[in-house]
Amino acid sequence: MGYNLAQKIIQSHLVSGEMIPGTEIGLRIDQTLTQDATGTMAYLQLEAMNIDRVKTELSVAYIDHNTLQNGFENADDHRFIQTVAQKRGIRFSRPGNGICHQVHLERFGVPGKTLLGSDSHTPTGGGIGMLAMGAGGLDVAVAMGGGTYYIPMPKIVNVELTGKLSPWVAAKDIILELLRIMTVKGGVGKIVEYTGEGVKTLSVPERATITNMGAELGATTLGATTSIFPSDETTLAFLKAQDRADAYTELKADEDASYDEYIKIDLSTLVPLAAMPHMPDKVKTVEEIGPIAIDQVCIGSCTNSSLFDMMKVAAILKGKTVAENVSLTISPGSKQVLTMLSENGALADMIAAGARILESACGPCIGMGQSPNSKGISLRTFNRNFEGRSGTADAGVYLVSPEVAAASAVAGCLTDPRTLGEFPEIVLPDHFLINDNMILLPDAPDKAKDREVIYGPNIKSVPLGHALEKEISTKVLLKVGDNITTDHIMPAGAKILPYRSNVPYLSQFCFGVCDKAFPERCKKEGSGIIVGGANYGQGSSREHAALVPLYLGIRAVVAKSFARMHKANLTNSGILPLTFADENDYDKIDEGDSITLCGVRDAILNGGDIVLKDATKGIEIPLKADLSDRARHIILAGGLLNYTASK
Ligand code: MIC
Ligand code: SF4
Repeated sequence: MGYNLAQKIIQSHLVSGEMIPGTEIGLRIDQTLTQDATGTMAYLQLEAMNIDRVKTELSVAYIDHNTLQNGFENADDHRFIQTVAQKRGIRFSRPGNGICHQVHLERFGVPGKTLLGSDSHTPTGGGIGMLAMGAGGLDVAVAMGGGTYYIPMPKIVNVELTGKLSPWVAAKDIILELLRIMTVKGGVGKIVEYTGEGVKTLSVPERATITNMGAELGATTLGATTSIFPSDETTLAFLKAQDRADAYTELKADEDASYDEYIKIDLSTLVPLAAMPHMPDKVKTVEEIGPIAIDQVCIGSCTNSSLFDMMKVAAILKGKTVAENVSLTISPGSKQVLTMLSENGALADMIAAGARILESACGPCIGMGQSPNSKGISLRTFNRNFEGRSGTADAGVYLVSPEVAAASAVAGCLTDPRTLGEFPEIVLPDHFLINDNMILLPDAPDKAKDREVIYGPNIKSVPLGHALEKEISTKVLLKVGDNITTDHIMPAGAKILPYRSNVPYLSQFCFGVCDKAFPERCKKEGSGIIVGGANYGQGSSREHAALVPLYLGIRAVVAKSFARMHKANLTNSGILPLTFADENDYDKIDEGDSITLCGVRDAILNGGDIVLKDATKGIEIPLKADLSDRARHIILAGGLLNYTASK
């Protein structure tokens, strides 16, 4: 039996384990990326590990999230990351150079390599045939130091694409369709591998839109690990256009490869779609939703900011004016895209139509400005529309393609672009404009010794867990429902994001969307546990969603199920991720209950089950710790940093 593409890349990077779904495998990591919002923590941890020079083939530090700089904090973080990068052998992509995933695809992605990034949308690299995964900053720091990356071996889902997209239907609609289909709550993480004749009809940036937003499949399938396309002639053409033909290798599944699950999508049957508030998988057709009134349109983000996307938008806007009830912002994904738009005149068409051009960065996607008006309806080409993420608590965000976004911005209401008549012909250049002058190379090793790493006053140390005690007696300090995102646990946005390197300060905002009194309660009680529903911790890779609860004294999270990255972040920080043996027991336990996790150390050490005694209710609830051997030892030591230090 032959291998599929995901198995081939895993096999060639396998350090430990076997490719049996659900069992732990260790992977060698070739490339890493970080962005600034998770990067400060990752580099603080790298510095704590005393690693002289990174051991990967390539590591890049991007600045793209915190670019408002409405205080010294962001600029200090940028300087800190820049000095660590130069000293430790990491390339540094300066602010203004673009969004990490877009730039990495353009300038660094290599088919067949593994990429680990401290950002959940790292799977964008799957568009160019990489095995690209998101992880917490600490896991990325370990990989930079040459350490192995551990995950449960995913199931591989084959998505066979047939046919060809109709005019006005976009790559975004393919991934929205998949989000609509994959509603089953599966057990382990999955890799989505695309095959079929339809693949040939999609350019690399279109494939990257699909693999990028594949990260959201985690919302329904409990943790899609990544998504991947084959590397073929289209990949070669893209690499040639980027002056990187030498990075090309042809890669595809063997003829007789098999998969754990199969899905078929006929591209010719797709129509323009939208994900409705507040979940990326609440998908309906634009026609079904109808011409609802809108207040804002935002085009950009790592999902839809390629030159191709921008050219389509410019063609729709050309000669028109943005409707008077709409504010339209556009953030091209990289300096390369922005420069090319300015040279070919498309930027002038956007500006003339009234678009507000923002810098090449995450911007409104992570709530760094452009919050909608109260109860506002915002159409965004982004990948996430979680409640409150836009910065306006009662706003409704719809996720759409660039075509739908631009057509609606002109019409003033949600518009099916197929009503616009003939699709504009977009001719992409066969050579992109290459200028890497905003990517700093690291110091040579002999010079690096003298480079000082510069910290700022807002950069505080990383909280550390402590070794697991025999049993834990404490209180339930919060009970939440299903699908809690890391944006609920540790919100981002312009007011909070600048404090990503200051956990004590961040802690006052923990769970602010759900319960503003939570941080105070934690301080008063000193320690506690959180009870959660299904898919707890979905969304971003930010380990702050574990480090901040750790700082607040949270010892365990008991949930129906966890999202993959958050479970790893909890374990790495030394917080116990436990699940109910019987999900119905969720209803029996309440906030304020006094509880004891009986014999917990012994159970983690020997792999037994754990009993939660609820003294308030006078009941016992059996719990499970679904952890690999390695994860058990990390928990026993009180987190990955302690575990690594002890070895
Ligand atoms: C996001 O899209 O939520 C982010 C901001 O890029 C996060 C990372 C972070 O919180 O810094 C992600 O996706 O991992
Ligand atoms: Fe940035 Fe948004 Fe992409 Fe996250 S999803 S990396 S915030 S553009």
